[in-house]
Amino acid sequence: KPPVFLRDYCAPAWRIREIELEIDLDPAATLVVSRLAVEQDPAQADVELVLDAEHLELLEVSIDARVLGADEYRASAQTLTIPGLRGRSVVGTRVRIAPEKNTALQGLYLSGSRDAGFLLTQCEAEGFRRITPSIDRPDVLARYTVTLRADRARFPLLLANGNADGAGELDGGRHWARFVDPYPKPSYLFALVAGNLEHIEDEFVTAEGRRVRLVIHAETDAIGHCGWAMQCLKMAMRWDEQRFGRCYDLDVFHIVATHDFTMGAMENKGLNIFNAKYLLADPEHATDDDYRHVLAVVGHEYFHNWSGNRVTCRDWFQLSLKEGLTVYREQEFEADLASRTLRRIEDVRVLWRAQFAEDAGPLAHPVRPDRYSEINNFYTATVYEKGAEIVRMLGVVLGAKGFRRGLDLYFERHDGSAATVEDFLAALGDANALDLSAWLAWYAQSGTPDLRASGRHDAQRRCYELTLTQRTPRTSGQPRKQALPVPVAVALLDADGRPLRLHLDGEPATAAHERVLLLTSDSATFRFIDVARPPVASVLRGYSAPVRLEQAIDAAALAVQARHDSDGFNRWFATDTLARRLFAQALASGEPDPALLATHVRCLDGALRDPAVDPALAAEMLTLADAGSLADGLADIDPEAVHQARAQVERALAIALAEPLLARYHELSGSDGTAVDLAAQARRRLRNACLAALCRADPRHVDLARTQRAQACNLTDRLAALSVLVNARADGVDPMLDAFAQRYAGDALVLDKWFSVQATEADPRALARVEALTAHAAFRWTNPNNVYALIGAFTLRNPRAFHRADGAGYRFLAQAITRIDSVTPQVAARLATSFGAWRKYEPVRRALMRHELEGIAARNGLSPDLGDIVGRTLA
Ligand code: HT7
Ligand code: ZN
Repeated sequence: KPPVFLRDYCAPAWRIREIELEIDLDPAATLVVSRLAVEQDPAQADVELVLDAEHLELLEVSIDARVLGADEYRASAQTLTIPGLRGRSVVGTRVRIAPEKNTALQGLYLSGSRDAGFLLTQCEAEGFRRITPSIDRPDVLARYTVTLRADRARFPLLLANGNADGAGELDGGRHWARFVDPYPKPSYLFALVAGNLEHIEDEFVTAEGRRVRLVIHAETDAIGHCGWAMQCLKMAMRWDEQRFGRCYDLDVFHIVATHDFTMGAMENKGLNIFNAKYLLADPEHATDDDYRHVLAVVGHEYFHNWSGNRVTCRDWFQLSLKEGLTVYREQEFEADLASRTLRRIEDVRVLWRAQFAEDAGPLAHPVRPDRYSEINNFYTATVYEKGAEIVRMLGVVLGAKGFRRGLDLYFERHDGSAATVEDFLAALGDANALDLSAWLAWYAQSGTPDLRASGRHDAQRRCYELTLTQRTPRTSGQPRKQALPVPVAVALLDADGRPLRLHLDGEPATAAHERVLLLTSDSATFRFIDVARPPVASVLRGYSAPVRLEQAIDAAALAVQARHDSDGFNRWFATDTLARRLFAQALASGEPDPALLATHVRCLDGALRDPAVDPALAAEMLTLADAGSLADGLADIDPEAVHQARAQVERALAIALAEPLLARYHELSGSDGTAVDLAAQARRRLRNACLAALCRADPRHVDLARTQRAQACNLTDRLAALSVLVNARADGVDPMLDAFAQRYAGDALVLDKWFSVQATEADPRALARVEALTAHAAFRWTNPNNVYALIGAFTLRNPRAFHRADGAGYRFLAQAITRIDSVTPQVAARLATSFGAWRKYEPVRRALMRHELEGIAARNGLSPDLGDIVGRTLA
């Protein structure tokens, strides 16, 4: 596909005011009749009407009810052009599509079997053009009236966006239902569902007094697991009213669960469609992580109703306008409802692992890319997670009230229309009488800034000077970088960790203990006065900017932070920094420095024994960064050496902490059963972190895992024990794996976890197991969840086995990618990003990865999705 450039954006020459669809549903042959009320921009009177149309069998075209002859329009594989049209008209089309043949999972497709499955749509980003010819771009917003017809026995449930507007019977056992969506929307938010699904239902009364019917639909075996999602939905609706003043705006809100979905979920107006993985949860079939993910994703999709649907994106370059903002809103939702510190730690881990890696490799791109060939490949960690970080920084700089004022103005100004990043910054700025245009650089510049913080205390002058310096390394396609506005939240702690009052030189004294310093140039020094003794600088509190922080700080000061910092995130950050230093020593010299090790052990020991420390935070402190994140910034990576150094640090810590780990493990045992409240989850998290550490320290502790596996009454504990046993290659682990598979036979989501546990065994022999599992009855190459659970987990979460020195892991992945590409190109393209960092590896592995990439690139019939990723990776 030729690239599209942001600089070439033109407002649409034609708009669509109304779309009427009549769809006769059938898995083998669905008939779609559409009437588009089109209107030409008088300023572009010479531009032909070109409709997007792909994978459609075109049967008829009409203008104002007159059927056109074949010479009155032009159809290509991608478009339908109607020359000579001027002003306003109603363009009619009749097309046929075959949902059951649609394995790409874009457009209208079949979930499940031909006889019992159901029909559904996925239109973001460009799937609507696979259903009917239209102007399939986000800045063309239309009102939709949709009539669905289908066999009543086979498809008793018919759904489309908006409010129901009539239903009835038809001849031959068929029935119909009509839906009207009063809100103009872009085509990517169109959705329909037809099938035989069960539902649960509830009601929500909005702050504006609207009674909203809430309905969750799922297959019979899953409907009993939808209760948590319903609770989450109601919490999300209330939270968005209270925190951001946003109310729901239709009489009904539907959610539908499917097992066949390429991503997490989709925010179609009033008819969200969810990957079952992010909707279903009950104690026997879901882990604590699943519960949290359901909360986050239900919240995320619901919040899109304003940030995405009511105000949408002008073009796909602005994708982060809705995704970055909505991820931020989702993060804040969980932070307010659960633990702010924990959510922040998890988000930062993801940012470091996925986004920093992306930003440092050949697929680096700005949060607002300036070009794309295949938009599906830009649903990335950069657009989502780094985009959310930009919004967060703006929140830090404007303060809670200022940010809310700005967001209110943004929604008010752009309601019902398609906006840009500039519009967003202008609204936030105007509401606060500020010029925020400098922040555009964060959207335009790729790469992760390095931030150096160094302090100097002057005892005589009783002052402390903090110097902040930023530099963004060059990235592919962007050799020169500019200084960015970087908000750095700072506190100064005394030797016991108590925060000092901050008094910046030249400013009036205040009672504040924390300050946000805004670095706007390459370097700046901030002088705090009335500082009697050398303080411990707690920098970048709450991780106030997405930068690589390099601090001139010694281990003793980090230990003060780890023990006492009033910012929970920085307590964890200090332990993470200590652990990374130990890892660096182990990698460079074969073993960590004993003094540093002792310091870190004291910190962790304190966290383990202190009942005031949230057990979940203690668990996070015990959990070393993964190998990929530890290797961040290294050149010529040898994954085996990274694995050994990491394992050495883990083992040394576990041996030194064996006594408190064991005591805490027993103290936390057996008390929580099937409870899923946050406190119970936190205790399980720490207990399972203790278990994993103990088994690393001494193989005799594997018996604890055996007992836990046998006695567990929830999936979290059962899986954690199984994972430890698999990693320890414990005697009898294969029958245990078989027993697990039997217990959960038929439960696709749990079996996906079973695949992942085996795929992530940190041993080169895991590859053989993964290869064998592709032949398992529960594994289908056509199912994205299966593919990600087995192959994705192997390549992303098992670096030791994936990067086997003989290249077998790479060969396996390349074969899997080519096989999947012919079925679900989006999934193949996503898997191929596992080769993204190939240039960072030592020469042998680098050559092996390159060889596989070139092999894929040379194949005929590559999808545009895969071709784009492989092409950019090799460039
Ligand atoms: N906005 C949704 C994106 C999405 C998607 C994109 C491409 C292909 C398939 C897709 N399914 C969902 C998800 C979200 O961020 O809320
Ligand atoms: Zn989203």
